[in-house]
Amino acid sequence: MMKLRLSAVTLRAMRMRMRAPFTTSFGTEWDKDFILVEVKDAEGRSGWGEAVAMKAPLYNEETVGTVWLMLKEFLIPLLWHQPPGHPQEVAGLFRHIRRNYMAKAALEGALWDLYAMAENVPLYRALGGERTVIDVGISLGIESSVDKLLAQVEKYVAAGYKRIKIKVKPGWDVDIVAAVRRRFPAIQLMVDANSAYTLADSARLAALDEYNLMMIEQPLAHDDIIDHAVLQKQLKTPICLDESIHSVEDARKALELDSGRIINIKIGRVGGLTEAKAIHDLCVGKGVPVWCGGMLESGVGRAHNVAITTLAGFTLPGDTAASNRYWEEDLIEPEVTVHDGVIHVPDRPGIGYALCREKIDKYTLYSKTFRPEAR
Ligand code: OSB
Ligand code: MG
Repeated sequence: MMKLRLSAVTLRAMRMRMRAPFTTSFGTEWDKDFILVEVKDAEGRSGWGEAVAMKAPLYNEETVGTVWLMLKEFLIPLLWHQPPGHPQEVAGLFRHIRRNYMAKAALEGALWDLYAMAENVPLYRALGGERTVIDVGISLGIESSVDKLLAQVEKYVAAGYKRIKIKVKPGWDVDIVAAVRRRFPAIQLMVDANSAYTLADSARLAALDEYNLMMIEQPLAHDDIIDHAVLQKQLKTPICLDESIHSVEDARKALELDSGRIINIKIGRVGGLTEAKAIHDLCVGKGVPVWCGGMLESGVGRAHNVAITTLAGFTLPGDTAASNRYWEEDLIEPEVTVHDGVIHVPDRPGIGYALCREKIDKYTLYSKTFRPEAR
């Protein structure tokens, strides 16, 4: 097996304006701030990764600033000290550094892309993916009125999206779901609470059982798997865990407790592609369905999501929608497109989409290159 021969890592702080603001139970985002990682090898090839941490520590504890710091101070230096031969070794190299999953995932993802480029294979093939067409769902933010939400649902159902996810929070939940269900009796529908509830709200959450939802995503605390198990016993609807799962060990414990019956896998939240695949493998072994979550990624992170979704256990539509659902122009060519509710996975080496340097430069706030000798 080839050995990665790294020559440089470049970090870029990026800012891209979204086509529309996105509101969850923890706030509204207009601008998407994120970090792009480019790793270069001695042959001049590049691999790309995206850190999905948000500007503020609201979804998890990481931020754009902490990701930059962790990469600069700890993760990039580890690469120079113990150069990995294969991207599968990177998670092990980073293991003694606590948490900081999104920082680790961005660098590990860039190394996976670089490796696939060097091997001249698509990243999805390098990961063991099989599917060449993947089902797509969409995540719709909280709106200022039910009519506005219904219009959004209508638009994306008409565009062919295979399942609709609605963000909920206390006061924007049962009535909203009832209204959407009344208008769209047959669509695949689910909700995501981003931890906005506690067990004191269990009657309200149980009221959602009436609406034939595919699942209720992360109703309770971001760090909980105990109360979720209590709640799951009171619900017919499966609970899907998002924020609570950072590793294959977290997933094992949650499934043993029956804290949820579906897992949303986000590459960034679990520290990279290797761990994401391990969680997928565990779930396949237990017959637990998984799907790929999203963090409003640019084309780089989106391409990684497409690649992991090709693994056989990703049996439910994910949140990785088309580029134009988020961006006027994306960083990749071609952009990710959705037709009839599916994405056709590109059969080109690496992430399978070309990076557009001009667009990357246009949205770069500042950048810094690290080299082995600059240690
Ligand atoms: O909980 O899945 C989530 C966006 C930002 C932070 C958390 C979440 C989300 C989404 C949007 O639901 C998914 C996407 O369209 O990328
Ligand atoms: Mg979620």
